[in-house]
Amino acid sequence: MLIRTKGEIPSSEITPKSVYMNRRKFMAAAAATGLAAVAGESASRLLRPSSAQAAEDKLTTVKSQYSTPGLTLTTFEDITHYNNFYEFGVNKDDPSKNAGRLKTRPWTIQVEGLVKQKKTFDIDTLLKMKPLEDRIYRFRCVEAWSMVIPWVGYSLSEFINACEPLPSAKYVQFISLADSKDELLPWNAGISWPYSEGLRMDEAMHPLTLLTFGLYGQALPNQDGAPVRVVVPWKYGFKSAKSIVKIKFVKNQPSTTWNDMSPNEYGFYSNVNPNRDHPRWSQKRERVIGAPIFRQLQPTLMFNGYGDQVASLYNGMNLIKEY
Ligand SMILES: Nc1nc2c(c(=O)[nH]1)N[C@H]1C(S)=C(S)[C@@H](COP(=O)(O)O)O[C@H]1N2
Ligand SMILES: [Mo]
Repeated sequence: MLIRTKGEIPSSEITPKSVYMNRRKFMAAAAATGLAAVAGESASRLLRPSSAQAAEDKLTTVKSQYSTPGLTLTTFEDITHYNNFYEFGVNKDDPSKNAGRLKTRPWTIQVEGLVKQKKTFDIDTLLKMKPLEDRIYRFRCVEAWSMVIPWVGYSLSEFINACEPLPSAKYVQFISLADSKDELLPWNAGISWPYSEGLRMDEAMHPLTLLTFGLYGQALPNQDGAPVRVVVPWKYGFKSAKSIVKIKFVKNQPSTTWNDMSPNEYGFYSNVNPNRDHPRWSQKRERVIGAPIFRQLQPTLMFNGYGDQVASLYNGMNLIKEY
């Protein structure tokens, strides 16, 4: 296998076309019925929750026009055991061990700031507000590893419209589960709580930005940000705040956890960009979690491969300086 310098490696190239087509059909069918979609060779590694819990957590979904075609899914096991969720530990396997203590019901999102009026949305109302879609996205962490995740949700813009922001709102801030002291672990992960992230309003309103309730056709496992998170597929993973309890519409760029912590390493925009290295490591390649050894390293794509859809949001900006 050669490491390419340009372009992606579509699964159509590494799998005979008939198998690939069938796999895609299977994935679509599996997604539509809410069953786990499994990329063939990984089936045996798939770990499912107990059947009782799975039945309870199953989500009814429709196929999305925004799904990224031709990708091989990361297994459920890897997606749920290789996590970043510092509230529950700093090692990749900590969240899967510790996030069980997070209570995801009752759960509300408070809406504040530059809105017509303050509101509070219950998670079960949000779940029913729009049809839930299956959306397969590339997911890229700033630590230079990547996954492909079949998320479930609908465009964040649908929720933002229901929030009725004022025209003066230029940014939106997301606040993660705050300070429920008995849920968090009594340690200092080096960052301060609550975890906070933000987007410019046009980024937040982009149809690819997903208000996310599940993955693999079922409710989000706690370690992946239950019961509701954001996913911004063209940005590094830390922009995708988990377990959101508050959304605030603001005039100025909000403060965000990693940008506050180390601004020269983590910019506010954090668009995936192979040409702007992290000060301590390269962003030119990414390690594909769970891939066979000869496919583990692949070139990083500008905007994580979503440039056609999102590059115009940044017209006139120098993305090396405004990283
Ligand atoms: N509240 C909160 N959200 C968070 C994080 C976190 O530590 N706390 N980590 C971020 C980072 S760095 C990444 S890569 C993704 C990881 O999501 P995943 O574990 O579902 O793959 O969540 C992001 N959202
Ligand atoms: Mo990350």
